Amino acid sequence: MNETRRALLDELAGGPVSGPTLAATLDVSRAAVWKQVEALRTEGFGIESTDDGYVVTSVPEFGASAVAYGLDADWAIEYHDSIGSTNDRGRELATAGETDVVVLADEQTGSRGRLRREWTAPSGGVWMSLVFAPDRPPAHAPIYTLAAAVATTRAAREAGVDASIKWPNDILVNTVSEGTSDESDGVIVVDEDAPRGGRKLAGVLTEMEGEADRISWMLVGIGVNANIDRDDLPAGATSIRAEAGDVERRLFVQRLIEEFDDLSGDPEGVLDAWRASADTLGRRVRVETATETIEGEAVDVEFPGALVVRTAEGERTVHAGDCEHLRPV
Ligand code: BT5
Repeated sequence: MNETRRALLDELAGGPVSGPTLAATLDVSRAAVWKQVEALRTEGFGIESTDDGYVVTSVPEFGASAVAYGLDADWAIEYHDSIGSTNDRGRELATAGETDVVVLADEQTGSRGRLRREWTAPSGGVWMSLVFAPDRPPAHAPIYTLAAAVATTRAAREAGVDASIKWPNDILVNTVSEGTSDESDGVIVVDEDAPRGGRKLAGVLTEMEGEADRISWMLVGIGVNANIDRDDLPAGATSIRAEAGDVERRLFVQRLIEEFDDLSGDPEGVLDAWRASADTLGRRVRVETATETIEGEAVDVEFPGALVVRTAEGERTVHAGDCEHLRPV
């Protein structure tokens, strides 16, 4: 999206604004303003010309301009109806020196999770990659995965979904599963298909390139099952649609970007936010690392994102791995 379009969307989001004022503010001709307004109408915006100036009357459901309109964070948006993987596209942009860009797609045809696992990404989801270049050492990279998980959880909660984080990067919806019951309102709900710990709503895949002391670029890929039927997702997954009904994706993505922008500006503050959004602390867990399996109680998280597990042999600090929530003994 070009700079004029972004600036125009910012001005329009502020209320009615006249053509001549826009031309002066954006430092372009009135004809150029008119052309951009027409382009937005073609994208699906309702824009009326009133005595007070241009007024936006409706915004398309999704797309680059739809997300940029009213976005309170300084990120450019690139949108694709369908793409292989937003992380692959993000990598292209990052290596070309672009930064503070969000690649967004309605559908992905070749997306992946960690360790090149398959990631299902049909139309209706929120598939996005944030490209940025924090002035930090590579060792701090995990904190941005945690920040993305917190931002996603907060946006999901605002959409009415009871989401929480499983260390390090899964966003789950707790289901009352076999063997436990919720009798608070006299009803016992059993979701027998749900994996222990809950159904997966979203995941985060972080990639980066760095020199010895500084990150060159980072890519935080976030996949959220938004307006998708459960049947179109792998077993054990859930969606915003299944939990709370459809969400306005442009508003959801705006919240997510704004939260991430805030959190990533204060990496040291992320841990407290993570503790408040996570479901892992205080639970019995089994963590599979590349070399071993660690079992015990998850007691804390340490900068830049390590899990502290109290085992029979003492406390262990785990930097990476797959974590499973176990039933309490
Ligand atoms: C993740 O990996 O959870 C990271 C997922 C990141 C996806 C985003 S979408 C935008 C960006 N572009 C990409 O290409 N990727 C990122 P992991 O923890 O390894 O979990 C992967 C596992 O989750 C798979 O093996 C499946 O079991 C399960 N899975 C696959 N698709 C899913 C879905 N849509 N919802 C829930 N679970 C899924």
